[in-house]
Amino acid sequence: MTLRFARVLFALSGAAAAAAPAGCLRPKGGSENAPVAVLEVAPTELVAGGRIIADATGSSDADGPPAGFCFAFDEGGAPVVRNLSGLATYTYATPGDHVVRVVVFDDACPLPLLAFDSECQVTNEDLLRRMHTTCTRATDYVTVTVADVPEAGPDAGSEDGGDSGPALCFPDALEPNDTIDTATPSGGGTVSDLTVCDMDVDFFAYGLSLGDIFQATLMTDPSGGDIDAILIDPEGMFVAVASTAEDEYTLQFEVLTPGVHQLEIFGFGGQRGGYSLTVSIF
Ligand SMILES: [Ca+2]
Ligand SMILES: [Ca+2]
Ligand SMILES: [Ca+2]
Repeated sequence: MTLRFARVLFALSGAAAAAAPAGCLRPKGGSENAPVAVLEVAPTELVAGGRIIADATGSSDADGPPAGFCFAFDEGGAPVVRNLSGLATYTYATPGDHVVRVVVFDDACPLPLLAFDSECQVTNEDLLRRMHTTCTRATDYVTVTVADVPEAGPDAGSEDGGDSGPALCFPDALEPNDTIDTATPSGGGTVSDLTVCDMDVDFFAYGLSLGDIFQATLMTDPSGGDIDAILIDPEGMFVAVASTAEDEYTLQFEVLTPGVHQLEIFGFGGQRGGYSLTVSIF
């Protein structure tokens, strides 16, 4: 039985979440209010090779948008993810409990100047002192449990919870498109008869211009598993996530960084199923 986290469908229109209140005076070199960190992770129970989405977009700073986010995944050698979007994904290889951690940086933090260790701790605090800058931070954690991959058997994927997708799943005609380097180039339109089998991921690449509205609608096979989508901008930042158990959903995003964007499609918690993809660019 797969435990499901409350998941949401949303798209960001960039890092800016809230403007500073009018008339808010900020002390020199600092910021009045500390940020508040809110981390949601889905799924929190998965098998090795499965992927999580870490979503810290519910974090806030009363003075303005946080300066940025740092995610750590508590698996040996896993690099931290540092970004402005507050979204990250990670694929776990090692069974066991892992603590997903996000550090949210105050709007006044000079984020580009900071260095981090593998747990998102700042390693050059002395720089902040020399700059006479206060840089408050807030942290939130979620523990995920990664299980061993179950033994393959005749019932694998079709029983025991019933939501992992059909027992039979065949690679689609666009394979292999499992990495950004092998992404299927696309200008939009509808592609049907696609599948995500087991740990498959599908990448689609779109050349987008500043101000374009990118809209992707996924229609998934109702008898199949739960298929999710992430949009990645030219700088590798996760800028929008469609993570929902609905059979049909739309992800929409206004382009802030022109260049090639990647749409990544994958099965939630390693689920599998069929889908069709319709992309419009306005
Ligand atoms: Ca602040
Ligand atoms: Ca596929
Ligand atoms: Ca693929």
